[in-house]
Amino acid sequence: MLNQDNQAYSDALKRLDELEQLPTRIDKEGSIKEILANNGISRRDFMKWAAAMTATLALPSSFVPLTARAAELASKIPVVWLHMAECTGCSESLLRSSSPTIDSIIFDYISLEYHETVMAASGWQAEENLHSALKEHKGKYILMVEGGIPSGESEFYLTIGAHGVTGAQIAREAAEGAMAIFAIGTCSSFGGVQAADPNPTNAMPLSKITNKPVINVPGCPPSEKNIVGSLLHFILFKTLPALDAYNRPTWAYGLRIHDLCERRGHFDAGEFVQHFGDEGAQNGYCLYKVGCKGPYTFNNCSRLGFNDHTSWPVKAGHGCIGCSEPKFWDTMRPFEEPLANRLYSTKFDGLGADKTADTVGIVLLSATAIGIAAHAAISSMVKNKE
Ligand code: FSX
Ligand code: SF4
Ligand code: F3S
Repeated sequence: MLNQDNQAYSDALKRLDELEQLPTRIDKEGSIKEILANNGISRRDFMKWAAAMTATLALPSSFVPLTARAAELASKIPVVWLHMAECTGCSESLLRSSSPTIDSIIFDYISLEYHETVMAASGWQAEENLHSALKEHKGKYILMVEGGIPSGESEFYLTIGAHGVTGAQIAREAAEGAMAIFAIGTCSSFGGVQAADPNPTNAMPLSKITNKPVINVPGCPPSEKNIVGSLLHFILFKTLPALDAYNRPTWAYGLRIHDLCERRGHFDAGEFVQHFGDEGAQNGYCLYKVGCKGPYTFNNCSRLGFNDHTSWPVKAGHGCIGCSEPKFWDTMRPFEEPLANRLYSTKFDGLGADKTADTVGIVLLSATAIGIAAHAAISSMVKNKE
């Protein structure tokens, strides 16, 4: 191992030893080992999962036992999950699968102190639970927030609970006492669908509601791996992961969909689906001409897939719509037509990017867009002649 990896390894080991000493916060149906076994998942399957998760987190293979241990210790850290304005798809991405995945079992196993979709309490009792969780675990909980947050004069478009408290007030208060904060999904990371033009509720990303650092885990919804991986990374290191200009972890959002796509060979060969359902579609050709925005989108969908790795949008036959990018509802439309050489701006409210980096980003992506459109046009012409 490199020295740097050595240091990271011993830091993570120390951290896991410390966590081991903490009391287990929940009293569910046994240890994680028993829960996995009850769901028909062998130790061997679990270690294979740990190896895949370690690779996903861009850690060396020597970390596999540590990743497994981090998952086993996941119940030691309290997690508060808030819902703002959204469709609950982020939670569903994790919780809805035909059979429980290891990711969903681990999510179930964490010490989830508050999550409106899965908790039994409602009304006054739910509000009470939230307040006592924030008080009891002050400074020690992880906050995960799903949804955009109406703000300013429109703040009261989102009120939650019997006291009519606004989403912004709840998010602010919960962020105050959190040890780490994750914006789960594009709505919480960048405003999402409710912030699309004309943004009638003045919906904002979580990072605009609090002054504390927010790690963005976008996607509409993000994959279960990116959600659980974010948790495990924090359990292992208790520090911010390497982030890109939009505060997204680079282990998940460091590469473009287009660079990881299984249809990329067809793009390079100039083989395109011209219309949905045509012969090209049946042959699995590239979806650029029917609107795929993979060339402008940073995410790891093709590597990890959704629903326990069964599929992802491009595999299912529709182009990527750019759902992990800021303002994608406005900038990536029309979803079933190419952007071609239309100028595509990555600028998003100066979020996380200094002016120079932001400007460089715009120029690079514009050049990429023009190059891609030109390639698609020329390679198709050549193909047609053949
Ligand atoms: Fe829905 Fe989550 Fe999209 Fe938003 O996901 S899947 S609208 S990102 O906040 O619930
Ligand atoms: Fe894949 Fe879309 Fe790129 Fe084609 S344009 S190779 S379908 S990501
Ligand atoms: Fe979203 Fe594109 Fe992945 S639409 S789910 S980033 S393939």
